[in-house]
Amino acid sequence: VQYKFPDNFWWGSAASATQMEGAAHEGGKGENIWDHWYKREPNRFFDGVGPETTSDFYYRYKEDIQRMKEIGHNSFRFSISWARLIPGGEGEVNQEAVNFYNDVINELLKYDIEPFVNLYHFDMPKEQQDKGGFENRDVVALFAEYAKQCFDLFGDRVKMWFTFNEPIVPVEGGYLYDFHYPNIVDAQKAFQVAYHTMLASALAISHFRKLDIKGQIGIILNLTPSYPRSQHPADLKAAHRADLFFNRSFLDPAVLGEFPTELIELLKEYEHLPAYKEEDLTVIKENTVDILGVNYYQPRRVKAKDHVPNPDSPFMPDWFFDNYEMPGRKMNPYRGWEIYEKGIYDIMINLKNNYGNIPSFISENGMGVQDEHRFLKDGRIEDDYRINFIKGHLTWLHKAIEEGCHTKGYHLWTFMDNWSWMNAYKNRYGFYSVNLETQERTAKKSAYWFKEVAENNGF
Ligand code: BGP
Repeated sequence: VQYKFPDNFWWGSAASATQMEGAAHEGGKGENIWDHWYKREPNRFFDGVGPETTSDFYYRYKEDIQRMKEIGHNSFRFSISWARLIPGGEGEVNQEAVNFYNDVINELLKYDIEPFVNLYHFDMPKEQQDKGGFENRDVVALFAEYAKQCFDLFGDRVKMWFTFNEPIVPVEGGYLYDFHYPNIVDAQKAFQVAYHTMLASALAISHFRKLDIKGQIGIILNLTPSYPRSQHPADLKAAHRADLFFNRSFLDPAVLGEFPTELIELLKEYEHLPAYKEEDLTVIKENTVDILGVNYYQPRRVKAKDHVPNPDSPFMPDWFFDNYEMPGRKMNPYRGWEIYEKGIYDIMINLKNNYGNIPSFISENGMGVQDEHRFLKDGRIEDDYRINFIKGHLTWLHKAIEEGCHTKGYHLWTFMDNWSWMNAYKNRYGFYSVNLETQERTAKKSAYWFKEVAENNGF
């Protein structure tokens, strides 16, 4: 073994409720924004495939968890669907959902697979979105109630908790760049939602601490290191500002307990500071995370703006930078994302130097590939490209650990091919392929490779 990882390193994968459970209208589940949006605009989704069935985990979790064991997982992250546990997002708890999540947790524990439970993965209950979603403070309070319910119900067995996955994605998708429901393009609302999400996270953490749950609680952020086109001061400033908006607006309150002063000043200057209450800031200050999940797919490359933005156009974070396509960059052509393995190291060094070396782990990293059946050989997908992708990232992660970064695990996105937000089953990410006609699962070559990595605690 050339690259040995620390003892008790977490090897596993991550998934989310909407993307794998299916049974969208069964088991007493309420509607979430994805069910609703698909009903309204099915053609927005790749091949017209929606979230009703996905990978049928709701009915197949037992065999799937057994497969996790077979490929050496010692941990697995999934999310609880708010609309399944509490249809409508407030009021009575749905007993069928309690039974389901209890079973999933117990089944994982039976195989010594540590359940990592995330409370929110882009799936706002429809009724709460009708009230404005996280624009609305009442919804923030209801989220905290829901979180408390989860700790009460499952906190005796679940030790690893997360409040949100990638809180910036609903902000960008739903409120800035029009690629997710509710398709609003309004920076003021976007900042309000971002701020309220971080408040909701801190309120959930405060319940967790009051209940004295024996475990850890964190948040999962997709960190995108911002690299400037050149060392020219204007490019450096552009990269600095992109980092401020897209990383630090979440990372700083989560880990340090406060929003960056520079961001606050900037939003004040442009009259876009979200509405807040003084007492919120104390809640945020006092309820920082124990652990940080880092999702890493791609960096952000940035340059100074070519043109001064028209002051009459609506305010956007992009007033401060342009994206830059670095010549010769390595791409995942299917997803259109740059592959830059060293980014994972840069993130970890930043956490070490500027965020008190907070305990962290890679909570998502992975490679989505279209038409993967092209790589079928003797009934198995030979996904050497995925093995190389993982190796490349693990090598840099290993270097970060050697240099003292407090990194405790690596989870691939994802366990088995699953449904993605707009792309449905276009790009496949799993260790296991899923045949959508039969729901049959077949391990890819990477699954066996990863099993060895987990068993050897390195490669
Ligand atoms: C992350 C999400 C996941 C997953 C992944 C892959 O942003 O947390 O839910 O979907 O990206 O991206 P995509 O499915 O869009 O290709």
